[in-house]
Amino acid sequence: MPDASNSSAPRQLDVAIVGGGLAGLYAIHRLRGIGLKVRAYEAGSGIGGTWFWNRYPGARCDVESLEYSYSFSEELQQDWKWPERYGTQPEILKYINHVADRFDLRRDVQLDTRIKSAVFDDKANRWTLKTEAGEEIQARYVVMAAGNLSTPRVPDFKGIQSFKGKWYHTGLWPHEGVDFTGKRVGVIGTGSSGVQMIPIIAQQARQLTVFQRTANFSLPARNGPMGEEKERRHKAEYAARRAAAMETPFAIGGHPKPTQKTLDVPEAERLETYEAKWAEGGSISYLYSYTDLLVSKEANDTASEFVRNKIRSMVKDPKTAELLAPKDHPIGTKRLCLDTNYYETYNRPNVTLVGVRSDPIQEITPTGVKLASGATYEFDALVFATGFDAMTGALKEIDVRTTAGAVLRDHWEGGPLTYLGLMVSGFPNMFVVTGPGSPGVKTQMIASIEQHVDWIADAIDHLGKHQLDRIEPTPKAEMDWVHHVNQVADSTLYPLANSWYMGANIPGKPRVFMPYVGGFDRYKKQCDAVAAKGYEGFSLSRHDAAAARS
Ligand code: NA7
Repeated sequence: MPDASNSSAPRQLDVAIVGGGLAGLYAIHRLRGIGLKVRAYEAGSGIGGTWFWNRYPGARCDVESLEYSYSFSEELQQDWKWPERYGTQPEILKYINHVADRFDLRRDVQLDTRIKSAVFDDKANRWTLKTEAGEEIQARYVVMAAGNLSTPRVPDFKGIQSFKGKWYHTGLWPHEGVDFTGKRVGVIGTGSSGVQMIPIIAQQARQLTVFQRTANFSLPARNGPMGEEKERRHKAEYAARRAAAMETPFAIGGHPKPTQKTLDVPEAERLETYEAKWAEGGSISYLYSYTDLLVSKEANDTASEFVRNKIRSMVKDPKTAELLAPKDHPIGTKRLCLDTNYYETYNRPNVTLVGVRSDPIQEITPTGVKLASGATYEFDALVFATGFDAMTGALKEIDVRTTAGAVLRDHWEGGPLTYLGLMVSGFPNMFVVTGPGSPGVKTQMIASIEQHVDWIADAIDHLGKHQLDRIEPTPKAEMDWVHHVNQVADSTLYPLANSWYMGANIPGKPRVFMPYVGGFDRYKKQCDAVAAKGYEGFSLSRHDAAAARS
């Protein structure tokens, strides 16, 4: 609801939170808990972030429900019943709404409110945020919880506005749903969203044509109803399981740590392992087969080739199978997809795969799609599963600056710079949740969200207790962290893929590896150590109004 203070003085807060998704909601709860006056601003007409917007058919989490949920309340995690191994979008959104009600979070969420600018007044030591509607909010601290995959991107195709049929983006899906029955449908993009959606659209559409630029690796999800015994056992050990997850690189428990190098294991045994993991379903388990799958190309080749052979055995038409078998990046270096009947879908007579790597989409015409070769395809509906301006898109959309002259878009011109992924030098009292330089997107996101927000709450509490009111990273700490993030990435196979981790999906975006891939466990220890050493690498100071005047 628009704020009544619109025409009067700006609302005064301790902490303004940008975003009402899983991160923003937990930030309200946690920061309120230390006595702060907080409010979250959410562009959507409902809470839930990613899970509010991404309503495409088949949208589902690729981390198991018992892991992909908040851990901060034992009662909550005991009470909530997940009906399936992997949560669907509607189920996760229901859960998020339950959490908001249960912890009385809604009263501090302002919906339908997009933050357009955030300016830090160096003298007053306060942030002023402005909404699209012109409302002003002032706060001592800002928490950017605006999401990593929240800026949907439709490629700049010529002629898109001329298309006479309906077109959709997976990340802006109509709330009333879309019925493709009897329609000729074109889907552009085969990342996680495309891979989840394609088997479902294929069942409705008269004809489905999929335009694939890069073949992606996908493993079977093996989704199914939640087993009662599995749920009972998990819940009996929930606290210990959550603690164990903190000691893993992906913040996901339940998978024994690999102990062997891939090529130290005889081939027959290796294939047996991959086969067992394929049968079990899920991506973490597969990537956790051996210690070196994400650092040795030779090792990775064995796991990649196993999946390519599975694709060849599932897809009847050998040409289609070869087109679907990824050969240009090692498995796991782009987001590994999980699917239900993805590859099998290409055996349906109403589904066609078109490779657009060698023959790119040239334009969208009034009736469909035209490729560079001149080939044309006619559609009643087009679906863009073309992803997001990942990790930096949401923050770059906000005009973030300071009266001392720092401008976030400029500071990040050559790629995002952060210290621990949590703060940016030159932008005091602004925290970022699971942004670039953090392991967030490479982990069970909710675990990273809780860890980041807890760290932020502790930092603000620490300042208050020491009569301090300003924190920002030193430029040196920021540079050292960025260097470390890059060094760690360079010691892995990740940079070999043209992924959104690298900004490679956006023409002109700097090619910098953005997530920290040293592991959640290592990252958390580093954050804890920094705090224990009195916030090493940050400068903490007191800049109250009296001090500023003098
Ligand atoms: P992704 O993973 O970024 O996938 C986008 C897809 O769209 C990918 O296959 C792209 O090919 C394709 N794409 C993008 N632009 C074009 C053009 N111009 N022509 C043809 N194809 C194009 O987004 P998703 O929504 O699937 O998933 C995002 C994340 O959400 C996912 O990683 C999970 O974490 C959840 P490319 O690979 O760039 O060649």
